[in-house]
Amino acid sequence: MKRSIRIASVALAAGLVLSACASDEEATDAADPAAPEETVTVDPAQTEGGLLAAVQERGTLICGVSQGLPGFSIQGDDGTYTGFDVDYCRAVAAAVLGDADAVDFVELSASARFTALQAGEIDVLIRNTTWTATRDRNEGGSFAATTFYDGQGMMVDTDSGFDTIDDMANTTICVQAGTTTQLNLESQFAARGLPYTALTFEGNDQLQAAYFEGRCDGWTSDLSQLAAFRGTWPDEQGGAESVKILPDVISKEPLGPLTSDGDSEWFDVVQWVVFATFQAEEFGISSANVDSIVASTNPDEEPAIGRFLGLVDGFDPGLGLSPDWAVNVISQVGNYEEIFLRNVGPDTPLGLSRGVNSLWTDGGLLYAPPFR
Ligand SMILES: N[C@@H](CCC(=O)N[C@@H](CS)C(=O)NCC(=O)O)C(=O)O
Repeated sequence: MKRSIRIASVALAAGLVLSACASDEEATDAADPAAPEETVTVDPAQTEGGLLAAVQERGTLICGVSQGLPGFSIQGDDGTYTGFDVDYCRAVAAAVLGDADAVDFVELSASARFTALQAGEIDVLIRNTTWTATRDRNEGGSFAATTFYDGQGMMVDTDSGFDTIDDMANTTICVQAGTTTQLNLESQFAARGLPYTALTFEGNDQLQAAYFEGRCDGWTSDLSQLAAFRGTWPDEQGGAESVKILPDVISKEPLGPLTSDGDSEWFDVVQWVVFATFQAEEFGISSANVDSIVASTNPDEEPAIGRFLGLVDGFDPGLGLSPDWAVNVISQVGNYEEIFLRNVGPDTPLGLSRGVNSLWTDGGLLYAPPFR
């Protein structure tokens, strides 16, 4: 293997924690018990209700996103944020404030995201975050419907000789701290009996730099993220063809927005915004045709579409939003298909196909309950 830096396995066996840059990365002995994710104690009395009114009064949504993840949330040179997660922030703002641009984005590391949510520094966390039991309960998060069904994979050099994770005994694997990725790496390599060294980082920039320096035999992450980094692999580092993603999928990573426990009114708003993007695709309503469909729909003849678009007098599910909230989401951000295709679809550097992220009517997992 052509790696320039090797962590001495004898030191690791002694349980030493090595750190080339103590503040943002560390190498850990794979035999160490998994470091638990940070746990936050939630006092529901302190978080009871009120975020919907607070956001409406403030006039902007404060949305927690990643620190830079192509396809999901990335800030352009002009300061504008784009991406799949960013679009869901904008969709919530469109529904609640009638303005998809009324969003303040707060970039959060994986390790900082749950404490930021619990501390009320953000209204909603939309940061490629996997729904797990621990996060749902111990970390005080309420997960809305999954927007992207992902799984964890491994990226390696094309000429590494690795064809599957089972070939990767005695390697150094680079991974981001505070993630399910780190936990799955530990449990999967242990279950397969593969000795390895984990090199952990707080951010992708440091991780990718380490990979470029030849310090990682593998980079493990959500498959969407590996596709994003592979798709934008710099030419001076050999371009996308110089790295490959192994066929193994070692976990389930359902990604979606989450709010803080204790505010079911706010949670329901975020939840139904997600459903609205699914339902719009199911109805064939997009940003391109929503205005004409609003103008041409007779709610007596098409009551389901009428209710969805807020055209049925007297129908109000009680979300605390204006009747045309779903119209605002669709016209300003788009339906699920539009959000997927523009950010992560086949014509983007990620080049992802819909797969399980298809509507249930197409054999996928996306399903909105009835708007009635
Ligand atoms: N879905 C996993 C992984 C999420 C995660 O933070 N992945 C990293 C690795 S690519 C990331 O998004 N980094 C972007 C950043 O640090 O801003 C989780 O919820 O724990």
